[in-house]
Amino acid sequence: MARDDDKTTISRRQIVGTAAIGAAGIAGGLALGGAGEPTPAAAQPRPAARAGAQKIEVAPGELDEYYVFFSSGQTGEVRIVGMPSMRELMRIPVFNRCSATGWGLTNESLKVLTEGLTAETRERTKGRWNGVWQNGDTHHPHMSFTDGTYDGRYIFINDKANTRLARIRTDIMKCDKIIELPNQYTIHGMRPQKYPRTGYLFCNGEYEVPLPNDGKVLDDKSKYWSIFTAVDGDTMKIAWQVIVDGNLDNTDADYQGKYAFATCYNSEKGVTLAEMTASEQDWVTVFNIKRIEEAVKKGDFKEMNGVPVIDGRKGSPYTRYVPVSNSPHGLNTAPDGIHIVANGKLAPTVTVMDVRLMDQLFDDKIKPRDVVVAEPELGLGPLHTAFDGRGNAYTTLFLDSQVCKWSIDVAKRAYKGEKVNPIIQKLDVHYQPGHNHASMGETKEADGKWLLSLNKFSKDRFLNVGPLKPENDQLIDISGDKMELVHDGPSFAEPHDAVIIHRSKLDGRVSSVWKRDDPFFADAVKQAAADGVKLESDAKVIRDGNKVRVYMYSSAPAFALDKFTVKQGDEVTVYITNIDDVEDLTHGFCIVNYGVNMEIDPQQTSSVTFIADKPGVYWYFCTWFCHAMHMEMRGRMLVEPLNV
Ligand code: CUK
Ligand code: CUA
Repeated sequence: MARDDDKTTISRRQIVGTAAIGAAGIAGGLALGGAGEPTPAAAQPRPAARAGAQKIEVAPGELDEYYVFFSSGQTGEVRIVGMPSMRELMRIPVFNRCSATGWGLTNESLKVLTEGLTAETRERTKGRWNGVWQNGDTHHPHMSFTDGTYDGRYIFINDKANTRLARIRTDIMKCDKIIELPNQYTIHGMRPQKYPRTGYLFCNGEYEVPLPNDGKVLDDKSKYWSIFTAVDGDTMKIAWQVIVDGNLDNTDADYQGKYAFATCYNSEKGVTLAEMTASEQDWVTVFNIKRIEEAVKKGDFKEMNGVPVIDGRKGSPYTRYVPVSNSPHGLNTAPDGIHIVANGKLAPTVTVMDVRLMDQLFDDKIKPRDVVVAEPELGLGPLHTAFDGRGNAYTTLFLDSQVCKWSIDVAKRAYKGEKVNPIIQKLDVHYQPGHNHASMGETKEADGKWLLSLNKFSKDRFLNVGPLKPENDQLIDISGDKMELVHDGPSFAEPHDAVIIHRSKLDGRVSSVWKRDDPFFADAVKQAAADGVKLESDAKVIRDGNKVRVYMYSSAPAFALDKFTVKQGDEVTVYITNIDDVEDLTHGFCIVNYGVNMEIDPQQTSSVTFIADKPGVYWYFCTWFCHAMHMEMRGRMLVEPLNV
């Protein structure tokens, strides 16, 4: 039997792992592996001939070529997956609470979760849930851009549920800023400015509401409006907002830094399903960034809740409305920097616009529909389009459960009347795809190697786990002439979108050890200085009225304090500094029956505040298995009863 440890026989992995792999290699490899081993009955044979096939196996110890940043939908977090192995590498808590890391419990995370909320929300969440919403709904993760491609600085993610935008620092892979947008209800579509840099984050308010939304209007549709927001990605402050007609679904920006675009599926401003889909045509709203910036400068706006709000309704100089067929959804700018694709959803077509015609449109030299250069009919339920950088587009067909590969150029020729068919191939996916994304496909460096189809239904594709099924994220090799499905990947509720980023964009950027001057825990450093405590070497309990600050450091396998004493009713803050500076030596700090747990990475300071409301001895222990004596890494908190 051929085994990996049998030196005299070539293993299957050695064959499959060969760089110049051909059809014979894979077939031979499978045959070898199968020689003495039973093939699981359910195993589906890999297609014998894979033209231009890429290696998908990532052997133990090997690293993936791409980082994939996934949203997680109503889970509220961001996930990092390696591609092509599709192994989940990390989860980054953002709008959710996290039991492992203490996100939503630690003072450092609570600062991020609360400081960008509006005064009104802060008032509403006061005294409950640590002052933060308990849920979020992430849809669209994107990396910051410089000059039309990823620059490695940040990942941004929207929260559709509570109208927030978050930023993740890629050096520590933690969320460092969250802001809530006033005047707006939901952020659905969200995209970074691609050129000259990010710059702005464009945030679509999907749901129309009465403005002001004071409970006095329900059915008067003339009072309902949607809002488009530009956030400054460096300061995470709102730059400006635009009131529009209709609503705003998905958005994308050009490669010139001049325009942003948004699909509208509810030009009717309907409030029932029948009303929303009544009209045969909806539109794409085009925003003229330069004109809007000038309007802000010269004061052509209304201030609402401290934000300049520009009137971009029909007839305004700041927007144009390009009619497209009923209820478009996804909006995608091609890496050629020219074409913008609006996906039909209820129409079987996608509408291709040419960004070079937008200047003329805004100068009223041409009509809105004149910017359309192609409108191929692809199939039922086109939702999102990805690109390979070779002139091909890949559109998900939700109702057909397919990905359609088509040529932008041929579609343009067909639109001019030539008898040509732009469709190159349709591939079945399992089932009902929403977004898809190609490797580096939303940048000018689209490399045309991989495509992910994020399918909404998995049905029978995995072992049955109950009535709630996972999604199915399928990996497709697009390096050859034909798309080829190579991997099924379950994921939990529910990634709408993902970005596939070549690892070179993050090389040398991601830390393994925190810097002691990191702003993430600057408040703890400041408090320690005020208390005369050296975080890295002091273990001290400081009483300040009924506030108690417990400082300790940790070094595997011990906390610097093996016990401390507080009084019942004290407000206790525990600061722990992990002085280990070895890669991967994370500690945790959990207090039994006190609902407290947090992560403390190498050289990080973490802190948590709680009320010592129950007397007794409570063990605290390390939650990350850090050392052979990890189990012994524990200590006692004594809470003395009040009346003693
Ligand atoms: S959306 Cu979910 S499939 Cu929120 Cu980008 Cu289209
Ligand atoms: Cu420290 Cu386990």
